[in-house]
Amino acid sequence: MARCLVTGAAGFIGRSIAAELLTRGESVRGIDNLLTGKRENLAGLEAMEFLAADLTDPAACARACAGVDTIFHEAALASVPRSVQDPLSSNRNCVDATLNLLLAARDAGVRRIIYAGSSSAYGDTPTLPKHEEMTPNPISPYAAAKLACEHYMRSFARLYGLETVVLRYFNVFGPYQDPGSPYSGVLAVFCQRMLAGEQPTIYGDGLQSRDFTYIDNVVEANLLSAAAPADKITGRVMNVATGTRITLNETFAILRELTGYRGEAAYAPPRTGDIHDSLADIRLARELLGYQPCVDFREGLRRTVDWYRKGA
Ligand code: UD2
Repeated sequence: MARCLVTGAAGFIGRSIAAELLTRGESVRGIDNLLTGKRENLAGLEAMEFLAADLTDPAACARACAGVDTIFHEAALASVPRSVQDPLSSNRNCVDATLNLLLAARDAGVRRIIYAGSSSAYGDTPTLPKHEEMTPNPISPYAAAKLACEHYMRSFARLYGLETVVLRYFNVFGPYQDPGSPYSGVLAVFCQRMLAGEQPTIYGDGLQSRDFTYIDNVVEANLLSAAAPADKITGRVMNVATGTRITLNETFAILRELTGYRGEAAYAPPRTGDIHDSLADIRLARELLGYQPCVDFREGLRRTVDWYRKGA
């Protein structure tokens, strides 16, 4: 019987968490509806029990939660622009899915759920860095859906005694992030295009900034959350990031060095629903979890470019 359940296990973040859990000798079950997750991401995870099923199906949630102690809930339909185009799908795959999972977890006696929140919850507030005490101000349907799930986490902690914790991820990147969709994260798209000698497009003037967070930091924060004493983390929301930010123009310049791409970037109008600047205050995760970013942006980008280069 699996002790850990990873949702979105065939996706970028889920498969990275599952891989580390297996390395540490945990028994792991993964679930993924393969809408954006990919079967090939399961390579190397053969020791994981895998369910190809959808969290919007309560019976699938019940099967997934049976016998489980801790859930790492990474499944979602990511992307701000996708949600602007199709808010109902975002809601179904984030909110409906999460509520089903929480109900199944409660009924199965799951002890702890660690939820993948999003920095988009903060919205375009001018205050930087963003800290957890700030009033959320979601702009896109994606941000609203991810935030709604945070509230469900807290509600289930208070009402049903589930140990829920929310990690608000800031622009995660690294190996296994899908570069091939119009909704892919910017660094995955840029790495792939620039390695192939194709021109990337910057939406806006490139002065927007992000606290890009390498995947290993996110995996580490999840494992720390799984191990933390319940009274420290239950019902809490914590930023998971690096506490530094970089503009897209600067990022493009570093990627030129790393990839050998010699052309310029194309510029296009800004995307609707985008926020301009994002930077995390990471003191709370440091205090409650002992979290410390273990891989900085440049090193993370170097490893990421290497990974895409090998794939290509
Ligand atoms: C949001 C969240 C992030 C995560 C993610 C999931 C914020 C600050 N971050 O990421 O934590 O939840 O959603 O999808 O809300 N861009 C280009 N060219 C491209 C692609 C993107 O210029 O080819 C720009 C885009 O307009 C934006 C920036 O790059 O200004 C980052 O875009 P993204 O889609 O990688 O991530 P973002 O910030 O929407």
